[in-house]
Amino acid sequence: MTEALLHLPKRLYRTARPALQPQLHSLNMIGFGFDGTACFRKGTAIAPDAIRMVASDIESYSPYLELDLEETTPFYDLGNLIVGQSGDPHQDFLAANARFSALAGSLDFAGDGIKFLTLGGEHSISYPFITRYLQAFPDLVLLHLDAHADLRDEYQGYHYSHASIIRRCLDHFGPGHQLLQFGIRSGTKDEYAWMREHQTLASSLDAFVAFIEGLPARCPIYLTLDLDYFDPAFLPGTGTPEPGGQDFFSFVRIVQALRHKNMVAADVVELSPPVDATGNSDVFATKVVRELILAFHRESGNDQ
Ligand SMILES: [Mn+2]
Repeated sequence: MTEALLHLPKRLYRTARPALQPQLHSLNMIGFGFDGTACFRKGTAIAPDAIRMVASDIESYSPYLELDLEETTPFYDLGNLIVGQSGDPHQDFLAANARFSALAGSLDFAGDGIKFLTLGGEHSISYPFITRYLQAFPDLVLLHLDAHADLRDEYQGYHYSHASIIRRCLDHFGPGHQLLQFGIRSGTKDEYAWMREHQTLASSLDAFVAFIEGLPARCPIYLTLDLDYFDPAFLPGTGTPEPGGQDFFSFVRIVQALRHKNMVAADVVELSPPVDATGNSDVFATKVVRELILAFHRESGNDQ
């Protein structure tokens, strides 16, 4: 008997079609509600379903991209990757990663146009996705929006911590891969020295957007968005908030630039619904997700 890899949430994302496996030449939404290494405040495990719930109640039209989810290319909701609760977070993380590997199987992510939009979970959940895309695209550009550099080699004794996620991905970087970060405002002296040396931190929103605009149209882009990129005044519902963050309109400028580029995958992580009892953070995050889905849309052909 084959082990189950996914479970269906109570509600799928509004306007998404259900699917039990990744669909070719399409955008595939998947939840990965793992929060085992979160160090400060947990709660991200229920974020994928919280986003799906809110999605039913917000407008499907984006005035920023002038696109409507009801009218754009169909996308698919695979439900949530099964995450165990063995009491050993490292084992649960590895087991969930293995489920993603089984789901992705031998699919040719580049040739078959397999696009994923992953809803976390904490930031460590990006690891199996980013590494798979690095493997598939030798010229992948990784865009990292976050309050934190996430470049520690380990955190609290754990190498796959959400504070080490970008470092773990860099282990898989080839000569053609690029990393550009923006929004970072917290890290160790060593992390800042590394970012300066490798020039991975954009100096301003203008510089970040100009970098995207300067990429060749076919260049494959993966966007990893930790929601603590936004200021906690706007989005308090994250585990490790940092003052001095960005606003929603900065993100609008970024998706407006991405809209005309070749985004192959994205993830949205670190929403923690229990931290913000007003529910406003869930709504904010869901609007961010809507913009991202629409930024994948392509007018011509079936490719999203
Ligand atoms: Mn962060």
